[in-house]
Amino acid sequence: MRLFDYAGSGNAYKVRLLLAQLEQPYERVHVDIAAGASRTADFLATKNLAGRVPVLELDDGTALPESNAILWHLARGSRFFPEAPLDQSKVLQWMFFEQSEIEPILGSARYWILTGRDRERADELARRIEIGRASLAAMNRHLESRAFFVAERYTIADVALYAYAHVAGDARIDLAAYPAVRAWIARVESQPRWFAGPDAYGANARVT
Ligand SMILES: N[C@@H](CCC(=O)N[C@@H](CS)C(=O)NCC(=O)O)C(=O)O
Repeated sequence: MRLFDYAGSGNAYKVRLLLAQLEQPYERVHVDIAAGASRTADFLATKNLAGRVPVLELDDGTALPESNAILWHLARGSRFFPEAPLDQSKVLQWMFFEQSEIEPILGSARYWILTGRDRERADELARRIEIGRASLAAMNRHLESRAFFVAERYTIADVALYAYAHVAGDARIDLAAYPAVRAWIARVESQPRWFAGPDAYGANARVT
């Protein structure tokens, strides 16, 4: 298996975290997205028509993009994937929530701020931070009476949500306002083979 990856990407970090926790060997292929390497004709044709990482290339050559689809594919049948059909639907519920209310909100705000793109879109940044606060508040309410998002155990729903929620500070949101989210982050970080991420963006991602 090969993972087309970028160290600063929370979406790619999700996949690396699960692969480590599954103890699955794989080859990591660095794609310099800041230099446009995910937008070449070859990458678009053979890896991801949307021009983004992560992409997991399976041993038969199939390319699977979309971080949460990759988590789902890798986790099926493992302890990170609940057995009950309704719990599986709840995992999907939170992964869709992550892709609509967390990743394009906190992920984009973090990217703009850390790479100097915030100055040119102050109004849109403020709007996303506002939505990000509401999303974290919803997560906090859910976690006030639970240790994890689904089935009272650590699943790929937690992996997906953790990737950008725990770096909300990079998006100028203080997690002190969300104590149940903070306690959950500590529980995620105490899971076996957890490691810190995502990394900083490469220097060439910055605008001056
Ligand atoms: N929904 C996708 C989003 C992927 C995404 O936005 N990837 C970013 C890095 S976090 C990327 O590759 N950007 C490069 C580009 O758009 O050219 C997922 O969850 O995998």
